[in-house]
Amino acid sequence: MTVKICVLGLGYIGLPTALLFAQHYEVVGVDVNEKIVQTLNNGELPFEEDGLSELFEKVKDNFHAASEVEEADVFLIAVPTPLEEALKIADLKFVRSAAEMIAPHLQAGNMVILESTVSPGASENVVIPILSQYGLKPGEYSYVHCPERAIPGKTLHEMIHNDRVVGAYDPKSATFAKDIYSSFVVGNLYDTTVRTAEFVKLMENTYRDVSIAIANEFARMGDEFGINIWDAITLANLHPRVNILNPGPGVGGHCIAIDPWFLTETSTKTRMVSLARSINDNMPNYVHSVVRSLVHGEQKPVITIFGVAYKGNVDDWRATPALKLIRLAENEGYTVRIFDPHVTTFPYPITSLEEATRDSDCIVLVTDHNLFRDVDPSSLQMRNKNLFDTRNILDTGKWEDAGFTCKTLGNGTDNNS
Ligand code: SAJ
Repeated sequence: MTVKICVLGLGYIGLPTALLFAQHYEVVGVDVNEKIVQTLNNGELPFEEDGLSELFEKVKDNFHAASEVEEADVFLIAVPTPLEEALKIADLKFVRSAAEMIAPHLQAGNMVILESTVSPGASENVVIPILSQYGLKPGEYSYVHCPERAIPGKTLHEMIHNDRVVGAYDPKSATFAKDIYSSFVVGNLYDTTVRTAEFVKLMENTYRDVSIAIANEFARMGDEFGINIWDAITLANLHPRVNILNPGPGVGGHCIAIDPWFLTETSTKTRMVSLARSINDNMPNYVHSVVRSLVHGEQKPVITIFGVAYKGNVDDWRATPALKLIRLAENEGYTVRIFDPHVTTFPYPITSLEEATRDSDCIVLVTDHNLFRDVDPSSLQMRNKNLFDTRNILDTGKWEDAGFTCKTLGNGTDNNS
């Protein structure tokens, strides 16, 4: 039987998934963003991802984009689930809307796959009731929650090779889903209940957030105790069962900074989860306090932010810690300039390296873009030569030879009380 798949949401997860399925099935990609639909139907890609253009070229005959849902055998929801910032609660409006778009087309024997990350219980409490509103009961159609765990920057490779969890409504759904995914997934497919799969996804990212939080706390203690925390972490990680992650200026991205809140919104047991979030969200404040000590004495400091993307070598700045750092500096009367070779659109102007550093008092490296390693410090026309590397990626010897005073987050020189 020829299977047709309708993918709703053509973002960083939905589009690569649609194109991977298009290797074996007819796929229609649906997005409410008309520009994305047009771009794809013109044979272009709305964003870059390693290997995506080659894959798109290969499957063009099996794929088309549309603004409306079409009849299909499988409907896959890969729309965003942002956080309602003020309430710290998952915003399921896009998931609800996708389910509403599918419901009138749903027929017996179809399958609905929810890939979007949701709070535990959202499938049974929100999604399935919407899908079943026209009389079709779960069981008459298959339902699975199959969360994605591919990391931006290596999406296609990880979508193919990572093991995946399939949270199935019933055994028939598990079999149907594993059959479809095995068309491109080389990794193992483990089935479980829907709610367990929802929780496993949140555990993965929450575990990472807590792991980053303890690394950040160690970094602040390194400055306090006069220890270079980077040396200490390297040594501690020599232990066969220790893996301390990298400290940084805070946690960004649309996942790690968001998903733990999907647990705190409903559970009354989330103490470490909430504490880790506050430690990571407070890192920009700590970074700013160090910057303040470095530019001490300048009445109207000018600082240069190297990188506003949420992590190295990507153009995505969602939930970037850079934004909080910029606001803190602005609220103290600093002039803030930004240099980021990857990000094109941002709420603040992004200037050239020369413009961003001219007459500046301090460069603050926030994002670990590889390109920053190639900057020649002797070419920069700074007013005061200060550098604060919050990612420990620069050769500070080179910068010190060019007359810079260098500080690395957690390197043990306590610049502030
Ligand atoms: N970060 C640190 N120190 C570290 C690692 C990361 O400060 O040692 C920071 C990064 O700079 C960034 C943030 O944390 O600001 C998140 O970066 P990330 O690379 O850890 O996470 P994402 O959001 O790019 O991808 C994560 C991945 N989840 C896990 O690794 C458990 C990915 O597998 C998920 O698919 C993705 O979230 C998602 O979409 O859920």
